[in-house]
Amino acid sequence: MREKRLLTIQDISCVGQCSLTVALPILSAFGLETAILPSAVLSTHTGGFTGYTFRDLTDDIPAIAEHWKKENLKFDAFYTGYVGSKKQLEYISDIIKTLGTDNAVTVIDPVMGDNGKLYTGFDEEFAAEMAKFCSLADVILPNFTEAAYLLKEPYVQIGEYDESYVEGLLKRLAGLGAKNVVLTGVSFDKSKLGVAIYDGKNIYYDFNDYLPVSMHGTGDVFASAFTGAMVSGKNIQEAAALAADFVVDSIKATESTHKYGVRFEKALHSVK
Ligand code: PXL
Repeated sequence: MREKRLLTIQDISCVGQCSLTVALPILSAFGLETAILPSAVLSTHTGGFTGYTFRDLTDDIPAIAEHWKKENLKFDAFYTGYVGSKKQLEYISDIIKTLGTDNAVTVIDPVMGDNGKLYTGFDEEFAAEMAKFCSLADVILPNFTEAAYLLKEPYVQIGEYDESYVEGLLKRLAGLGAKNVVLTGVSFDKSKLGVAIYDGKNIYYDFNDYLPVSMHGTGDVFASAFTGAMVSGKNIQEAAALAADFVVDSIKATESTHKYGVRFEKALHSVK
């Protein structure tokens, strides 16, 4: 049997523990051959920094994809994160449709924002395109901010929703066409934070103790560990629980003065 080959598409933030600098080591730790398609190269991630550089790689993508097609390369899984432009979503859709093996798995983390706000560089038009793109996914991994923008609904923050709201939100997100939804940042009680999973039939929850910190890049750490676990054979609930535990371990390994990202490297030995 050929070993699994995965393609992850997201930016390189040269400094800042997020996107590809997080995804590659985590996916490698699962023993997966990981190919990359950088969507953009930034000097740092956009949150908490000013004056960062941004090289949009949209125009490079068609030639890269053409080369892969000529080489007859195929991928068993796709995992997309921070995408640099609307045009890229079109190119990436084509890659997913043409370069997957039979039964290839697609995980889309619709990275766009957090805490009720879009990250710099994104707008509602991009969110509408991202919503269409989500129809290609086996699993989407939005947080509450991304869920709101995908559905063109108001953002509802922790403490202001209950289980029936989350149930409705999961079902509306599934209406975008993804087979499974894993909603992150769910909390019904101040002491617990976790994920809600909807597989088209049932809803499952997985909670950890609430840690009163907000650290950058945890969404990418979660998505990378989730994808690594799922592509390695875990089911969606197992993969989500493993990824949530890994985020908690990474946060615990991070000193409070650390300015960006989490020290996932310190927890990497425990990720499987
Ligand atoms: O962690 C998400 C992310 C990824 N890539 C870039 C970002 C962010 C969040 O701010 O700025 C460039």
